[in-house]
Amino acid sequence: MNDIITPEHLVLDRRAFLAALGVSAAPSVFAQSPNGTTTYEAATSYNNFYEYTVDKAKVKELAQALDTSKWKIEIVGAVKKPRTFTLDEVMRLGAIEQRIYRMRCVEGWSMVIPWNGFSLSKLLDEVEPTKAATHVRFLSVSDEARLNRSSSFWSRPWPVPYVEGLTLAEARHQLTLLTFGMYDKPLAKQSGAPVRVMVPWKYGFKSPKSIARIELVSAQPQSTWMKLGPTEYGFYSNVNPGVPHPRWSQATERLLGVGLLPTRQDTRLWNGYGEVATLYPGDPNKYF
Ligand SMILES: Nc1nc2c(c(=O)[nH]1)N[C@H]1C(S)=C(S)[C@@H](COP(=O)(O)O)O[C@H]1N2
Ligand SMILES: [Mo]
Repeated sequence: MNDIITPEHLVLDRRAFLAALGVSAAPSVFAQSPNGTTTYEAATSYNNFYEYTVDKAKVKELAQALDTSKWKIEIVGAVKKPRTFTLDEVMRLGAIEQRIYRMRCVEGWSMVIPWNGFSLSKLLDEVEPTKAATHVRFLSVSDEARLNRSSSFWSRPWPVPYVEGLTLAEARHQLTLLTFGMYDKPLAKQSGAPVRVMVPWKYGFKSPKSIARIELVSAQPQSTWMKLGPTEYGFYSNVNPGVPHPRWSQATERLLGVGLLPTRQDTRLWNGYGEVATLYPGDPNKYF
C-alpha cells in the first residue's frame, strides 16, 4: 500500500480544485478510504493546532473562530522582491496538483492524506532569495484575539505565533508543498486554512498551519518546539525510526483513519521519502 504513495501522483487539474471552492457540502470521494487513504472525517477530527487547544478532538470546533477571509502572506527578509500576496495571488503562481503524502506525527501516529498545492519553490522563485538567505522561517497566524491561549495543560499561555523553519535547500525541495487544500477541497480551518506547508519527510510539527508570514533569513531559526523542548525537538526533526524520542520509541507508528482500528506499522527513515537523502550527507542520525 505504501509503495503507491509517491510524489508522482501529481494528477489534479487546477480547474477541478477551483470548482470545489465554495462547494464544501459536496461529499468527499475519499469517504470510503480507497487505497489506504485516511478518511476525510478522520483527518479533520483529530488535529494538533496548539494555539487553540491541546485537545485533538476540540480543535475542529475552536478553530472555526479563525477568520481566513482577506488572508495575506508577507514574504520578507533576504529576498530581492519582498512582497505581500493575497491568497488568490499566491494560488495563481502555479498549477494546483494533488499529492498523496504520508504524515507522521512525532507522537507516534500517522495518516495518509491527499493534499492540494504546488511546490513552495514556486513562491520562493517569485521573491528571489538573495545569496544571504540560508534558511526559511514560517510564522503562523498570530491574531491573538481569536486564539485560545488558556490551555490548563501548560503553565503559561501557548506561545503565539507558532514558528517553524527549514534550510533553504529543504524549502526548495520539490516535495515541500505549499498547500491550499486536501481531498480536492479548500483546507478546513482545523487543518491549517487557508494555506500551510507540508514537509512529508519530517515529523508533523514541521508542517506549519495557517501561515501569515515567511522570512528568508541568514541563520538557523529557532522553532516553537525547539524553544519549548530543546532536548526533545531539534531543528531537523526528520522522521527516523533509529532515533527514539527521549520519552518513547519512534520505531513504529499507528496509522489512523484507514480502517476501524489503527494499524501498527514500521516507521521508515525520512518517512519513506528516500529522495531527500541528498539533503543529508553522512549519518542520517546526526540531523537532530
Ligand atoms: N500553527 C500550527 N501548525 C501546526 C501545529 C500547531 O499546533 N500549530 N501542529 C503540528 C503538528 S504537531 C502536527 S502532527 C500537524 C498536524 O496536522 P493535521 O492536524 O492537519 O493532521 O500540524 C502541525 N502544524
Ligand atoms: Mo505532531
